[in-house]
Amino acid sequence: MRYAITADLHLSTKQNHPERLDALSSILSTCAQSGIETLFIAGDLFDQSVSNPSDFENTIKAGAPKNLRVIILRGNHDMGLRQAAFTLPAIQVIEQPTVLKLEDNGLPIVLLPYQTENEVGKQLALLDGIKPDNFILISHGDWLGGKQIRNAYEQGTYMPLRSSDLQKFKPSQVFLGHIHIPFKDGIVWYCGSPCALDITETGKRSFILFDDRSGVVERVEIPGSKVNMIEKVTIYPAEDELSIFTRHFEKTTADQNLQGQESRIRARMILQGVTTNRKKIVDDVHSYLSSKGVEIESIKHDGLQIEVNPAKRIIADRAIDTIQKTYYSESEEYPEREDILALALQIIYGGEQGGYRSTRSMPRIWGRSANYPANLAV
Ligand SMILES: [Mn+2]
Repeated sequence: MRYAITADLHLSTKQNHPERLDALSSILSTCAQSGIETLFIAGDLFDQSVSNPSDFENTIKAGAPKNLRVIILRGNHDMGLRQAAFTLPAIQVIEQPTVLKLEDNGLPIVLLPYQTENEVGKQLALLDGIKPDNFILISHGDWLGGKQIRNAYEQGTYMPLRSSDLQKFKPSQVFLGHIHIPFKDGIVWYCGSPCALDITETGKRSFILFDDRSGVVERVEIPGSKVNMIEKVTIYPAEDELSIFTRHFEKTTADQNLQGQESRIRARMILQGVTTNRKKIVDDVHSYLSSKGVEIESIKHDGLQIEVNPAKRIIADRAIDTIQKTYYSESEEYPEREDILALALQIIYGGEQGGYRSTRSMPRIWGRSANYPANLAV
């Protein structure tokens, strides 16, 4: 059976955050089109337990296919959620650890709602009748295995799942809510927030479709949704400095399959390196992005120096040319090319700013490394 899994919608009210309900509507219409009969929400459906659930119920009423079951696990933001909050029979709140079978010959699904001061492994140990390699786990908490990422919205450690738990209990597949960045580490999948809560939740938003017979996990993009982008661009002195920016921007949009859809982008651009004219490049970048229909959150340029010695341009041109032709960094262990360019410019032109500071802290998502500000990496 195929079912849908999402998490971390953080709904409040339609008035405050209509876009979060729009993301839910989008998931519901995909469920309708794909004949999906079960939607799991792996925690943090609401930003606060006490949120008025009527906007949520109205969205379900308006958009859900008739036979859709919506199964909600509590997250750390909506721990107080009770079945009694809802009037629609299609909505089921999981208040305790539960083993569910959607059909007789389907894989058992272990549902572990968030609990304070508890761990996924401890809860699995208390459940009867789960066999290794023969169950799916859906929960809400921190994956403490290999790749670990955090986001600013969810500081601290919440109901951890450890690699040793996977070795001991051997779930076939794990789907978690809590971290808002969509990612996968082995069999562990984070759904990611289907609607970004703030600019730091970058990249396309998605939810998951899972087929328990074939084992195929599919990430489905929320169509047409806003895409936040944080990009560092290293400027260097040149006749046409804007083209340095536009080349970078075009490559970024191409990598994310956003060409021709620039109006979906909300951007924070971080200009670093060296320029001949600070005001001009910042104004030019602003005009260029506006002409593309990009919503500009900010253009930061604290790390952008002004060229004070034009004679150094000969050295800079050659260094940049060499780095661009020879430096490729696919591994997360090495600095990004933008940082190497900035470091080269710092060595050549001097100055405190625009130097190398590793921001390589996040795994690749959608086939490309995401640039996050260093202060988000814990
Ligand atoms: Mn959350």
